[in-house]
Amino acid sequence: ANPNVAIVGSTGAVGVELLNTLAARGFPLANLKLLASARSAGKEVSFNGGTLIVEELSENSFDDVHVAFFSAGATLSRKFAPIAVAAGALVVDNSSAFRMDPDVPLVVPEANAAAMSGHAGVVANPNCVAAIATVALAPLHKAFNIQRLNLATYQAASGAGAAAMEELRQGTQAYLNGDDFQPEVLPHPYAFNFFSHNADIEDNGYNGEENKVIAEVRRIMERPALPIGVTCIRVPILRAHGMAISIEFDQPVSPEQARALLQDAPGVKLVDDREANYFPMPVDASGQEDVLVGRIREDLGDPSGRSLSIFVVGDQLLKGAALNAVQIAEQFLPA
Ligand code: 11C
Repeated sequence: ANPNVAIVGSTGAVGVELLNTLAARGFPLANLKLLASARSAGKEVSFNGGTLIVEELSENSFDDVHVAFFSAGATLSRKFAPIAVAAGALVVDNSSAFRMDPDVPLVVPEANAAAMSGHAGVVANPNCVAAIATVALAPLHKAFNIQRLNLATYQAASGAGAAAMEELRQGTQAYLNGDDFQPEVLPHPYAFNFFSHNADIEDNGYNGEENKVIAEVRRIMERPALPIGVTCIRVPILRAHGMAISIEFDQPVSPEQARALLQDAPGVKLVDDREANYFPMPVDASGQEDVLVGRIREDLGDPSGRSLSIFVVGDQLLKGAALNAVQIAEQFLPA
């Protein structure tokens, strides 16, 4: 029988894309229940040509639910995911609550689908940079031994939620009109600007987003001590994250070898046209399931000749969040 599915946080930026992705991929559903705080309860949401009414999340919400997607922040996940698991549901959690919990697999199906078999009711969906980066890195990592990574990100507004996307729209409009505009969601002017990621700076001088990327990429790639450097930047783009990645291998790997692997890799679309100077861009990645990969070339910054540079762009709300979550749940559907 098809599963009964619940979504906690269905009205947020990711929640809306969860609904779109379930519909677009024809996820087999017996029943879909939308759950939210009392504030959003009663809201009408369209789905697959019909209308669903958002219900208030409570301790009894998960009776008869087989799959529960959580996308309403770590505090709600910590409280309600164990309740959903006790009621018999598989929880796919989009928050950071359980990502480093050794009993909870952290999964990008293209990279480490096998890790899911050890789950105890919860599977964690990674940070969006970690998910998008590992789709591109997995085929290289499986063929060659990666020794070191360095990333610089170009992150979209969607990572900070629907309100940040709206602030980017309004701030841009105000800038073009010459009006004053005070940002309220993000800490700095966003239109025609970029800034260091808004997550707080931690003791090692990296911000919370950068430390998540390091920890989660290591975990997904099953390389707990992999040296990784990362700088996360927020750029005025609506919904696709970009990242320049330098990859050091333990042996020379040519751009042609990497291109051949990426050409056939699941979830990857090669966009690497040197002649036309055409490479991954947010306008092409937005709304797409595939992660775009290009600018594949030797990293001349590594005199050993063992490093490649690549540029990757992926839809933050899809592969960075909703799509990856739905793909995790699909692994549990009967064949
Ligand atoms: C951003 N990646 O772009 C963040 C948002 O780890 O789930 C998602 C934070 C996370 O700001």
